[in-house]
Amino acid sequence: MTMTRRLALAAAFAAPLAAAPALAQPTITVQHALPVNSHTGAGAAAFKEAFERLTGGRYRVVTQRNDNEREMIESVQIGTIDCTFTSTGPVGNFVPEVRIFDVPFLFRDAAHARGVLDSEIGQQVLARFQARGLYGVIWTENGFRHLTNSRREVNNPADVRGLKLRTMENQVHMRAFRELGALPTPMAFSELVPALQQGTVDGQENPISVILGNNLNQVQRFMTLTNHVYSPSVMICNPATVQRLSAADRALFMEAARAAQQANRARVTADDTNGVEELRRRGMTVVTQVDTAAFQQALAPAFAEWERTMDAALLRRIRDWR
Ligand code: EAX
Repeated sequence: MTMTRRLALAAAFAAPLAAAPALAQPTITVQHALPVNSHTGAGAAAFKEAFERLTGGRYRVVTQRNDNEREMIESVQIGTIDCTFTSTGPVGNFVPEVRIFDVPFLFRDAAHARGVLDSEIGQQVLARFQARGLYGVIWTENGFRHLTNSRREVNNPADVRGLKLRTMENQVHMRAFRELGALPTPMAFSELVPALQQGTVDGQENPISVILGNNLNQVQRFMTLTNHVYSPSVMICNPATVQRLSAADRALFMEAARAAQQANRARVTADDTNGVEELRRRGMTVVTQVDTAAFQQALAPAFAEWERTMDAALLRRIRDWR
């Protein structure tokens, strides 16, 4: 890249002016899960639009879809792509400090989650990415997760017993579902629809935005608005990609990242507002009245374990955040 740029710069000086910009234009490749027309696609598209515009076209941003989030993070780490927008699903396997945000029923609502992630608490966790060869740019979101399945209406924690559920490759989520008596089966999102079609698993859990955007209603009949965990997402880049930018361009890069965050969150809010009605229209049975306290109660042993294995003071700070 450095060599290519040096050659490109040399060529730019030698060539007629009109040919120069195309030669000198570095490309930033950004991958995200899910369709272009989704909350993750909206974030990536907003980043591309903003960064290309703010830099007057000196950079080109290429966005690509990849439904295997672990693979995207590995690609960013080794530098075959520059950045990813990924849910925190597999991120804790790279940066363990992130797992604290994956604890069920930690955040009261979107404002609480967004507030904590944008505060110094979120910044401190982003700073931990560096030690793992990653650059944590900004928190975006996937939204509050809900349970769907093809077997039965889930009204209380006992109804979850025995369900084979696809989870993300996330230790915290798996621990929670084991506690509820489900059989958690971790896999990448790219494997989910075939697994549901073939009956390898009975159900899964995801935010409304994901269920809607991927037509999971075609393979799942029942949904319960469990709101059992907030699912953050995060823009992660290869450290060299960010270091290569001048200080001025880095500020524009951050401005573009904030535009991505805004577009992404706005789309999640819109999907959460309209989604239940739409999923019912598509034929899903949706349980909206949920005894949240009963689910929290059923998770008590898991909560006790996380108090021991995670930073208990930080958990308290996050819960008490106003
Ligand atoms: O990033 O894997 C998942 O269930 C994620 O929520 C989804 O791919 C969005």
